[in-house]
Amino acid sequence: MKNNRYQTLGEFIIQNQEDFQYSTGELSRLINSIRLAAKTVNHEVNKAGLVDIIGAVGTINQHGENQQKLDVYANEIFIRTLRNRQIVCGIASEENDDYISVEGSDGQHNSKYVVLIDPLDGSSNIDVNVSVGTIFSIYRRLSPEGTPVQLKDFLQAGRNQVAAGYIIYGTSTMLVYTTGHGVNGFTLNPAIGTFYLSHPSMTIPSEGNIYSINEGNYVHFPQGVKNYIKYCQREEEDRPYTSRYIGSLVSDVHRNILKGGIYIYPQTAKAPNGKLRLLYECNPMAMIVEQAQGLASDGYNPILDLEPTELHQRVPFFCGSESMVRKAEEFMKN
Ligand code: AHM
Ligand code: MG
Repeated sequence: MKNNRYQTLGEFIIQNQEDFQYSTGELSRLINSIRLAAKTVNHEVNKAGLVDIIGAVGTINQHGENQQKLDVYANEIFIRTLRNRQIVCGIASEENDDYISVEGSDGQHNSKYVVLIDPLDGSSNIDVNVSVGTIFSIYRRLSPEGTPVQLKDFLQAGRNQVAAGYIIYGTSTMLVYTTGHGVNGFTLNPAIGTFYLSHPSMTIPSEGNIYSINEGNYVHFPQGVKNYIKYCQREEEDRPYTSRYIGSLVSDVHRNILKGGIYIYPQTAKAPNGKLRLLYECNPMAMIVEQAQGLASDGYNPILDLEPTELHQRVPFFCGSESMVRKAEEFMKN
């Protein structure tokens, strides 16, 4: 993978196009569309405090959660941008009950890729001016080209992802993505609306001293997680670790990739499969973290090896620095 600092994302995508196994330019155009949608959503997120756009819109999404206006907006923008460019044959979104089949202007379904997206993750942070993110995951379809997309095209193991990424709308806006050749991060220069390669070849330190978990749920955690938290807090060797939890998956994982750390959203007594969604949140973050030389697990097995059975499936999630995830897995197994 070629990368020069100060390169724009557009230049980078074109320059690295040949790295894709089946490159015809389609995946490049797809990532370009995500870049465009990200800039549009970023514009809206940035003025959330200025205009009357924050606050619940009043509808309840697939998971029984109150949708915020910006969730709805981001969902529409990403779907519309991908649909209008006719570069995907299907889209599944965390905000929609079912997947969308996309056909070209000729009425055919000739595109090769499906996209799964969490358009605005961490939405409870929107109206308090804390970072939120977008997460995306891209697969080649399994069903024959030219036919309408099927459920099985979306229910693929994370290992099959051809690309995955996130956008973090933070103190600055970044787009971080991988096509299976390492992870690169691009920072938006808002004055001219251009993403620049600011974080080439991102790797997560193999050791870290940050643990990120919602400890408010402590009493409901499995014993292995409780024991691991006590391990993190014990005064020994390089510990205690420090605790950092934003409650915005993209932000917590992004920080941990840069500094070293572990993010955990485990199963709880109330939520036996945890909270996070395998297809929209865990698989893409797992691909990025593995590509950055970290690990992602459900506490026992690599996330990317899990065979999904439903679109909105939830899964316990442990991800971050290799040695920290291995240690947490040890506690889970014992
Ligand atoms: P969302 O998709 O409804 O925004 O929920 C996902 C978010 C993650 O970003 C975050 O890590 C987690 O939920 C926080 O959950 P909790 O408030 O239970 O700690
Ligand atoms: Mg989410």
